[in-house]
Order: sequence, then C-alpha cells, then structure tokens
Amino acid sequence: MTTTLPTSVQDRLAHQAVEVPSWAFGNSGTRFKVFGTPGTPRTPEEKIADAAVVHRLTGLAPKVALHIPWDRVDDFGALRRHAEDLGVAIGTINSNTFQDDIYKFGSLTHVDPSVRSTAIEHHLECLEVMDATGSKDLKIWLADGTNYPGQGDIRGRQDRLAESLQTIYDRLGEDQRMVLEYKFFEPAFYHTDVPDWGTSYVHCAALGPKATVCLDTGHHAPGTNIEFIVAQLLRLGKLGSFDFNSRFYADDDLIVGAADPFQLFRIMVEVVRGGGLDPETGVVFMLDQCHNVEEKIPGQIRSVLNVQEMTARALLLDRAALTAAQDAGDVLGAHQIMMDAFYTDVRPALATWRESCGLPADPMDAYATSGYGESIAADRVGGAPAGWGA
Ligand code: PSV
Ligand code: MN
Repeated sequence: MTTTLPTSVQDRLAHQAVEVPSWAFGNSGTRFKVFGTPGTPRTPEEKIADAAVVHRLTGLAPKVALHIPWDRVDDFGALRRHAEDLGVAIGTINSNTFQDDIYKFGSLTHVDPSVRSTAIEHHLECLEVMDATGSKDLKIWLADGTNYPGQGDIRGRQDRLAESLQTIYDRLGEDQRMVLEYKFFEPAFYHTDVPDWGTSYVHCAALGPKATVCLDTGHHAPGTNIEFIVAQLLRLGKLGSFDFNSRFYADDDLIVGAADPFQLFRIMVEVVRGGGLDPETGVVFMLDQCHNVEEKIPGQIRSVLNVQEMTARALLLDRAALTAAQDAGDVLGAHQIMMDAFYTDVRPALATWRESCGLPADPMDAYATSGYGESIAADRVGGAPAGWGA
C-alpha cells in the first residue's frame, strides 16, 4: 500500500481525462430484456446533466461522447452551451449505420451506390455536428459483414469501404480526425468488414494522418493480448482512441476493469510506455459501456475511477529497474517488478490526493449521499426514457 503518490505521478493524473458515453446514461439491456431505471434521462440534455455529475465528483470526465441519431437535437450549438454551462464539453461523435432497414446488407460497403451514399451523407451530418459542438473526433464503427460463406464478395466490400472512407476523410476539417473502430464479430457472424486492428490500420494508413484506429477493449477474441496491440499502434502513431469496457464472453460492455483489472493495468502500462498519456499524442480515452442492471451514474463513476486507479499503478512501475532486469535477462526479477506495481494499493493515496484537489475522497459515497439520484427519480416523470433507439 502507498499513502502518498509521488509528485510526478500526481502531475500525470491531474491531466487524465476519460470521455463518458451519453448512451451509458440511457436504458440498455440484452436481446432478452431492457430493464428501466427511475430517473433515466429522456433527452440528450438530461444525459449530459448526468455526465456532468460524474465529472463534478471525480474531476476525471470533462467530455461526453454523443451517438447520432440517438442524440440528435435541433440546435447543436445550444447543446454545446448546455454542456459548457454544466462544466463539460462534447467529445467524440459516434456515427450509427447499424439500425436502419437499408443497412441490412451493409452501409459503407454496400453493393448499392445509393445505400453507400446515404451512409456517407450520415457521416457528413456527423461532421456538421462536430462543427457545431466543437467535437474533434468522428468515430466510425460498422456493423457491416456477412453471415454465410459466399454471401458477399469480401474483396469488393473492402474496395468499396476504402472508397467510402476516403469520401468522408476528404471532408474532415483541419483539426478534425476520424477514428475507425474494429470488432471481430457481431452482428455479422461469418465475416466482418473491419474485424481487427490490422484492417483498421490498413485503411487508416491509406487515408492519411487524420485517420487513426479505435481500440474497443471488448472487441477481441478471448485470450487476445490487447496490450500488444496498444504498444504496436502507439509505436505506429495510429492509436486514436479507446473504447474502454470489460468482457467475459463477447462484447459484454461491462464496467472497465471489473472483469480483469490486471488486463487494464497491462494496457495502461503500455499506454504510459508508448507516450499515450501525453496530450500531444492525442489518444482519447473513452468508455463504451452499458449499465443494464446496476445504477448508471455510479456505474460511470466506478468506471472512471477504475481507469484512474490502474493508471496510477502503471505510473508507479519502476521503469528503470524493469529495463535493467529485462536487459539482464532476469525473467523473474522483471516479472516481479511488474507485479509489485500492480499489487500496490493506491486507493488511500488517491483519496488523499483527490481531497487535496478539492474533490470528494470517495466519489462513490459522495454520489450516494448527494441526493441527485433521488431528485432525478422524482423529477423525470413522464416522457420516454432514452435508450438504444433514442
Ligand atoms: C459496437 O459494438 C460498439 O462498440 C460501437 O462503438 C458502437 O458505436 C457502440 O458499440 C454502441 O454501443
Ligand atoms: Mn465501441
């Protein structure tokens, strides 16, 4: 256990920012059931209000990611001001080409040029949202793929994807970026058009410097060494963003660091090693989670704290000693240095440091006693709770 954090670690933590997703505050579930929760936001404005609470209590979540059309409003400039009034900003804009009937056989890869152009237009609308909100990142995740061998021309779909992405890329503003997310399966089960980091990287490399890879921690086969991918993408200067969450089986979207804290630690070790915490590398740390059975706002608080905790442990890693042990071929010595950092309980030191920054020592407890949950449950009566469709 450590009760104080070195100043160098405090300085790095002071600049840490984790983007929270608007959809984490809405209702979600499985294909079996979506359970409702009292106080669930009904509008993007209410989702942002909840996100602002996460930031106020943790100091860790200054941006809210939006999903279009779920968060479509008439006046995005007003939404931006609403967020700023509450002390947060609009983060990544996530496109959505997976819920309309026309996308049954694909979107940016579709054989029909009119479907492709509708999908491209949707992304251009997202760029307009970015212009109006000040967002810098357009995140593209595609549900495109096939279920049966022979159903589609894998090669042709890649070619169409490259062409569609190029059209969107060409419309990016000077300081706007595109991040291309990969996922190895689901909803397509035989092949997916952007299944892995390599495919995403190939497209991003062809597009240019404003295109980078988004790594969703839940989008890999069991046993995948995710920290290796992190190291490689940082080495290539192509790690654009994370979608953090935990998985036991598939794309579970559970609280980051819950299923495997050690994996989150190992990822953060490579982030630190590769300079990914340095603001100039531009890596965005976002959550992509759903809270199906647990309370949503505390679920997000827990999540950003988990990221902070594993970052603190990663920053405590004695890199000089580790390098010396590695260079000397001291296998067990090197491993022990790694495990010493992982097993260091940083929670008391983080609590003390938070208080010194004017934040609650225990943000979970501060939320529980804040009365906010009770007040939104009482106030948000009537209207349709936000969910996947809105
Ligand atoms: C797809 O599974 C994904 O990870 C993408 O990031 C989507 O935008 C998000 O989930 C929707 O929850
Ligand atoms: Mn994701």
